[in-house]
Amino acid sequence: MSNIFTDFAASLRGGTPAYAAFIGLPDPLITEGLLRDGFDTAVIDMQHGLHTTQSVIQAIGAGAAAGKPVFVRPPVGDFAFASRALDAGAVGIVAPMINTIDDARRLAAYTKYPPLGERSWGPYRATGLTGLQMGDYLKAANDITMTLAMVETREALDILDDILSVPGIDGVFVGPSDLSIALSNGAHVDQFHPDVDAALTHVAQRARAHGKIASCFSMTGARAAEMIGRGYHMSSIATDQVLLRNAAKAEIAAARGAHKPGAAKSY
Ligand code: 3PY
Ligand code: MG
Repeated sequence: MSNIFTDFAASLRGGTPAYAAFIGLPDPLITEGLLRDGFDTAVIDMQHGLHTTQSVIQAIGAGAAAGKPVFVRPPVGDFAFASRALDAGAVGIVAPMINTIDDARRLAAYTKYPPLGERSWGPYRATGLTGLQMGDYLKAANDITMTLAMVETREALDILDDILSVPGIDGVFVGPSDLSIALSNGAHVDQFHPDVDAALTHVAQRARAHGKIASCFSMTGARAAEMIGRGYHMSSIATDQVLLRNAAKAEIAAARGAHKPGAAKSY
């Protein structure tokens, strides 16, 4: 059995770059629409987004309707929900604030079957989406799902190699906003700060050295492409709300500008 849900992890590991939508709005049509419009995958955000258990399950289905697998970001420390999201068919987990080796080991334990972890059996939706029979899913699951530890604090950066060495951790996902707050000791939030920039380069290099997946959040498409150029396998781009509000602001400004005497036409 081979399809986008069984093959996406291999494609990412094999070097096909992926751009992810970052989805906080709980209506499944947002996920389906953005995936149909060209994103390769999405991160369904339960940490800061408005998602609930029900809407995460619907968003995974909406991804499937668009023919794309999606990741889920559970709330901080909610490893039990990480297991449930995989059972519900998420292709991977983006786990926030993995700051200690214990965090990384617990994350791996909840998301990987033995011998890597202790994930409990019940992938009823995941078998449906992948088309794998139960025994085949058990054999494949640890490879076809991705457990990504978010690196977004000084503590995580300090033990990056140890996190990357934990069996069952498939890679890392850098959160540049939290990282900027941590590195400045709360002085600012600035994804483009030179300290964050240097850390982003370092994390990509270390993940690659460990043969693991490097991924990150970027605020713009141009920045995401730059991150792929620096060795990242995957970058998300903005958020659904940012994309919507930017488009709204641009269009309303163009409309209002058109009423001003002598204003240039926008098209
Ligand atoms: C961060 O930048 O801190 C993130 O978690 C990205 O959403
Ligand atoms: Mg964060």
